[in-house]
Amino acid sequence: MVVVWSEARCPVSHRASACLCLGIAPPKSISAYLPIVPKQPLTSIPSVNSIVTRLACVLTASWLLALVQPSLAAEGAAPSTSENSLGMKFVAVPGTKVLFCIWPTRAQDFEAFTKAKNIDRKWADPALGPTHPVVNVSWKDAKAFCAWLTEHERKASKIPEGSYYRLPTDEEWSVAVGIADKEQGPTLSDKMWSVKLYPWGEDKRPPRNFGNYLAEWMVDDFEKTSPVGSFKPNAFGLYDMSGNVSQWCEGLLDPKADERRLIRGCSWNRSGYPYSWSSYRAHGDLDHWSDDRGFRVVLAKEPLPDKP
Ligand SMILES: [Ca+2]
Repeated sequence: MVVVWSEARCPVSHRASACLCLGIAPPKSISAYLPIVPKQPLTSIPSVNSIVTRLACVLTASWLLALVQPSLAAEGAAPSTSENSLGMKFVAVPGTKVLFCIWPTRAQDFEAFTKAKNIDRKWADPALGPTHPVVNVSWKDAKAFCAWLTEHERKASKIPEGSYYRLPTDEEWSVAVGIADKEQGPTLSDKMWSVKLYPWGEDKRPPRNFGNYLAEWMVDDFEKTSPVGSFKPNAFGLYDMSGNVSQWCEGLLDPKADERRLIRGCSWNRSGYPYSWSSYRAHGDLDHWSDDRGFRVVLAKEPLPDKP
């Protein structure tokens, strides 16, 4: 079973209740839940594992579609979202057991946290607006935000008992950018080099207004960060999974470097080969921050795996 709150609380025979428990509104098109399948040469023969993984994703999508089918809306529309008390919007990503925030955590979201905790630290670039992604935050800052948000939303009865916010795992990120069934190898480094695809295709440069990348590329009009949601979302309804800010994740890129945490995605300041590959990984020290790195949260129920 793939979706977090379905089994115990939401029997399939009670579809409306299931949707409420999932915390999501129904999707509007099954195509929005299918994995992104990059172009392949005609001579490329998918592996058995690849076929099985794709089939599992399609079955998951079918199951989810069946769950919410009574409220299906117009074909081709974006997936519907749920919203927490800060106005952060979440969407289901089939193939994961979490709900993804559709955009990176905004400056205004993080400010709610710093005000509530009376934290006086210069984390924001004064030139940025409230709907820009928060930057200059460390992995520890991101995790502290998640802990506070969990407590805040539980008190407001906005999330089911036992649910909590955290950062995406490496595997969840790969599913959310549509490459989980393509990556191969025992290590994250192996996986990174096994899929050399940009989210826009095989060209080295993205088309105009695909996202927020290096200013010198002139594909967008933003010198630094851009407000979240400024560009088109991916197939799952997620914004800024490429460009704008790179994002902290759970887990380690190098198991021997336990003081460094995984980072996925490229940014306005770091784009190109290989930074813009959907499979690109980096890592940073627990306390390090920069003006091109933020974070995205997911809403989970199951405990974090031992090796996320
Ligand atoms: Ca730019």
